[in-house]
Amino acid sequence: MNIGIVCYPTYGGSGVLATELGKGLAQKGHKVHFITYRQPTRLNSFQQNVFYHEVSTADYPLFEYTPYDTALTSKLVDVVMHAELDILHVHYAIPHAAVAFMAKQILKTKGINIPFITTLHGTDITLVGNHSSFAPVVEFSINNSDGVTAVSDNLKKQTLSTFNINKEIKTIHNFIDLKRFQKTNKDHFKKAIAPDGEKVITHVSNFRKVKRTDDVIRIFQKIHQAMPSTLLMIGDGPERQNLEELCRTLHICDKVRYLGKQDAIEELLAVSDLFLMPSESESFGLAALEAMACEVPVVSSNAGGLPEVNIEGQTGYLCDVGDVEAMAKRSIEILSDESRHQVFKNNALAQAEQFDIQNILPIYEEYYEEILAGVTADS
Ligand code: GMT
Repeated sequence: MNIGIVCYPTYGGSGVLATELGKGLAQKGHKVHFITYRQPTRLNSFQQNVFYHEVSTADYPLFEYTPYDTALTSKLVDVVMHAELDILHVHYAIPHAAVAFMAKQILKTKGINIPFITTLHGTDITLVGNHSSFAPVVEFSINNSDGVTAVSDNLKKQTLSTFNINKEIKTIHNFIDLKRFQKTNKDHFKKAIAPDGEKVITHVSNFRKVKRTDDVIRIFQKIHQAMPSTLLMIGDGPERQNLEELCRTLHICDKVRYLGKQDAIEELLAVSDLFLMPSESESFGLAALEAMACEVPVVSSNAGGLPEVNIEGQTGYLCDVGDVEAMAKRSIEILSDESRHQVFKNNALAQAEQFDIQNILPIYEEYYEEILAGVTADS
């Protein structure tokens, strides 16, 4: 198949998932065209069958806001026509689903009937999509997509309860490449990070409010009071400054390391003992899955789709949003008993294996075939 993938290129779950999906499909022989405004973070080396089309916008003094949607629509029309795409797969509804709808209408006037699939990732429904300035467009573009997927059953449920949806939504969970994300021996690295055998606690996100990164710091402070430990904060974002101030107030600055946006996350996860994800809202929790694949148990909130990934009492624990006390207590429970810790590590890996890319990719391929067949029958 000749597949166009539209996504955000930034350090966020939807862009990561879209890029890994495209790379996986290309490895299976499909031709994959990424269409976005910047090279996606995880599209960082040459790969056979992968093409990249950058959307450029024209500046004009009249524009206070550059009309990216229009530029992306024009680029989609161009790529669909000239690269002869069979299908478009857009990740994150805003604005991608509406843009794909518009491109489809333009292409119809040129005799091309291109189907498009929208994958809902989370905040495009829960936090941003339901805002009055976006909601009617999100609802319309979901209902007018040829296919719609959500990354968890919970997100599907939330979409159906938030909007008036007349379209079947298929859950296709996030996936993981277990060849890349696996526990490797990084003892030298662990010695550098935790020279006195401290426990290594890790958090990865884009440090937005929804991630409740201040809870991460407060949970860690309690763990640190109970045992020697160090916290790795991976990623970056708007909450960073507040977090540093909180660390100063709690006098734990020397125990918290801000590592920024890292590429080789699996190497840091390989030296981690526990992963924290106290999010306010989380449709799936791809970062938690990456940790679990590296045999790192997870203490998380029970928000959104997290219970579909992190299994209570097996791969980690799920606590109410904001319950820092409970999350710290559960973390200490796991970390203070070697044999229990080992059981959680094994369970985490076993659970991650359920989401192996090898199992999920064929589901996307079959779904593409199904949508293509429907569109061909209609035309
Ligand atoms: O919020 C983020 O971290 C980024 C966000 C996105 O849409 O880019 O991630 C969402 O998509 C991921 C991949 O499907 C999911 O694993 C995350 O749970 C989801 N984030 C939220 O729902 C907050």
